[in-house]
Amino acid sequence: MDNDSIAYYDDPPSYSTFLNKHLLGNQPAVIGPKWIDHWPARQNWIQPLAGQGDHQPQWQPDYEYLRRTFGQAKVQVALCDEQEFSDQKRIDMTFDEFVTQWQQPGSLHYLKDWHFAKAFPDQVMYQVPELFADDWMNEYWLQHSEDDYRFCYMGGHGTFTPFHADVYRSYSWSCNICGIKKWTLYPPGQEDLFKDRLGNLVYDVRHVDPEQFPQFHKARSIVIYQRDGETVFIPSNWFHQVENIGATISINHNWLNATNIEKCFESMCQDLKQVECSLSDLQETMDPFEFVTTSQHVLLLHSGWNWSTLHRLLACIEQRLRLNKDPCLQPEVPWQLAQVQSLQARLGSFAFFSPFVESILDR
Ligand SMILES: O=C(O)CCC(=O)C(=O)O
Ligand SMILES: [Fe+2]
Repeated sequence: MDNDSIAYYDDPPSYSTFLNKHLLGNQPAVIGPKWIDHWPARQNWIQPLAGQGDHQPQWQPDYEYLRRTFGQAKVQVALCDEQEFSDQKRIDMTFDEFVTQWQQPGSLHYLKDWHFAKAFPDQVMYQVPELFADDWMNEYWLQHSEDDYRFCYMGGHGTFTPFHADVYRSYSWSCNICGIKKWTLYPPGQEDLFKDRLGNLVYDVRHVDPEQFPQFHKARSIVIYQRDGETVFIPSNWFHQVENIGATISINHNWLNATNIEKCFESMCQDLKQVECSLSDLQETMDPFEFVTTSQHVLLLHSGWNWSTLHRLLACIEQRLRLNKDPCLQPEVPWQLAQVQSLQARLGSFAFFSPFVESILDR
């Protein structure tokens, strides 16, 4: 299957269409290049590429502009030809050193997960598109930590991101500044086909060992080619792999809100089950509260959040919703509050939820 089965909008859809079909419907979308043409990143970071066919990028990075502007920044670069455990090996360098690598023919250095907006808060190179502005994840993490989920990706032809589902099973959006991205998307519900007997996940969908992953060939996938200037919306729980065609730059955010927070919570519950299983040998040596506390600490290390994180996130959002401050395009507030309260009730139903959260908040 290819692009045909995915909704394509030359002009962005109305919020109510996006809400119903894509957020609540959990379906991908592609939006045409006019939407982000005014971004400084689209104006300043790239140059036209003359004489390219339709299936080739029409723009290329302005390497010297980028080097002059961001050269001193410290970045982490993935080496796409070196697998390390379930991901690519990463090395540290300056942005200037990265650009030198990037310009080498055949280079598989991929600058990824660069917290660009955090690194250059004074250089506003893009604005979050209004359909994606209702983002509880960056709202909470930016207020309560040093972390965020706002990224920039830059890499040459053949660089790629291995097969995965996104952090917390959140949504992502990705805007291509230049180059083409080939997305291979797997609709949810096929997860059992993706793992081997030990629970290892397929790494690269182009090279799957049929003995190790005997079921993978049954998986149904959809391919999207995201061209220069186009935006892609990736719903929750859709596994995917991304390959770059030509030199590619993209901005992407992970995000969640009332429409997918339940899916994110379910993924936390599944991760917690796995953690509890891996700690089961220790369970007899601990009292029940100690076991819950240990499991929650391991969950935080393994998945990046736990009950206490979610509890705080919900409290922060509930407070903002009640004040109705900074309204952006979003579902009706009473409906959002009902989602918040339903998750709060589910969290509260865990026998050790309150003492665990109190013990954390007391610190
Ligand atoms: O562009 C890439 O290489 C990966 C992007 C991605 O996985 C995402 O936006 O969810
Ligand atoms: Fe992703």
